[in-house]
Amino acid sequence: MSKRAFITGITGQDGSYLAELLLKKGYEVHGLIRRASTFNTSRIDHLYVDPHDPSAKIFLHYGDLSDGARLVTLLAEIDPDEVYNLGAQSHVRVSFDEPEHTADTTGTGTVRLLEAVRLSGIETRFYQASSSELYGATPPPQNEETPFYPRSPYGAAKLYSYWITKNYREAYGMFAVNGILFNHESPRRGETFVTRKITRAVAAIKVGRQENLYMGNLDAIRDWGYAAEYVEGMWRMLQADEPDDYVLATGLPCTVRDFLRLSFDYVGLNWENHVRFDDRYLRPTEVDALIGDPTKAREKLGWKATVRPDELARLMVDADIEMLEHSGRPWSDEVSLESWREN
Ligand code: NAP
Ligand code: F7E
Repeated sequence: MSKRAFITGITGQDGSYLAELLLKKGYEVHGLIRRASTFNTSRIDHLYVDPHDPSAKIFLHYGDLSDGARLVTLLAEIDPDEVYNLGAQSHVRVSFDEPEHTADTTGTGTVRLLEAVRLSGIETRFYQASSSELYGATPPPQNEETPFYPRSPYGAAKLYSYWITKNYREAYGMFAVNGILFNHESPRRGETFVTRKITRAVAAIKVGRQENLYMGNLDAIRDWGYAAEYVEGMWRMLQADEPDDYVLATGLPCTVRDFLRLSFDYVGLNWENHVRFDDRYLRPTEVDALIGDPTKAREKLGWKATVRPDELARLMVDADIEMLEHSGRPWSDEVSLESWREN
């Protein structure tokens, strides 16, 4: 019998890589998707097999982290061995515009899912997608012992999720873990997160379809890794003998300005000729510096990030150039939507 996994957020960046990894490992994968008026499964379309096909190992179910009753029914039906809670309103800047919605999905959504595990009476292991945003204003380096000081409605919602996950572990003996992941990126990264915004713009400028790129705070320091490697760490946390919390990070600092330089240099352009400032990309409270210390994950899980920020920038620029040259999407529509999509 193959193991069964249930993933919330399967249509997101990490959900798509995790589904890929688990299918490769022989799992039957069940994913929660939100009903939308347009298709929202582009990141997992390549994995999808018609459920009527006897070889199908991936199954998608409509639902939402705001709908607790649905989560109970689904978990009782699927009876997964592992639950990965990756679903969230995950954009920090947007969380200042939609604090209540962010609290509901990114915070309360977690307790709904934990309650669904408890009420459905299933035996399962639970992964919570915690974040380096928990550290917020606490200076680096940050590890599992570092005090939290969130700086956004997103960070505050994730803080609740972190503690409620720990509480269900202690109160009900659940195998529930927090993966405290530092920023991780890829060609599948949402277009309004800073790395992808930069690499898409570099591609568009390089082929002459865009002139300028409008940005906010270039001084912020982040620890950027490659998402495909981080989902392996999530899985390893659920295979450990005991439930525990782990930081996943590269340990390498990089400013937004560094990432701009790395990406523009790669295609032979000078970033300073194209980048303009726009204060709408500033946040009311900023997280200045996140640099993780992943020693515990290395020692206890044998997990290590191998992709450095310069390699990450290059692979993302290459993918965006490739996408631009081969996609049938009308670029002009993308550009006109940009003004309100970007955050
Ligand atoms: P992402 O690309 O933004 O994906 C978020 C996923 O959550 C999408 O599948 C989205 O569905 C789903 N979702 C949003 N609201 C939902 C709701 N109310 N009910 C059910 N599903 C909902 O995020 P990611 O980068 O893959 O990150 C995965 C998780 O790790 C998130 O919880 C994020 O906060 C956390 N995290 C990310 C990073 C990072 O650097 N990437 C670092 C630390 C922690 P739609 O496709 O329908 O929108
Ligand atoms: O911003 C600065 C911005 O939006 C990174 C999420 O996955 O990682 C992510 O959160 C930095 C910030 O990611 C622009 O002010 C400058 O300092 O790519 P970001 P984030 O806020 O670090 C954590 C770990 C998560 O958990 C989150 O889910 O870049 N910045 N100019 C900009 N950021 C954006 N988005 N757009 C700009 O124009």
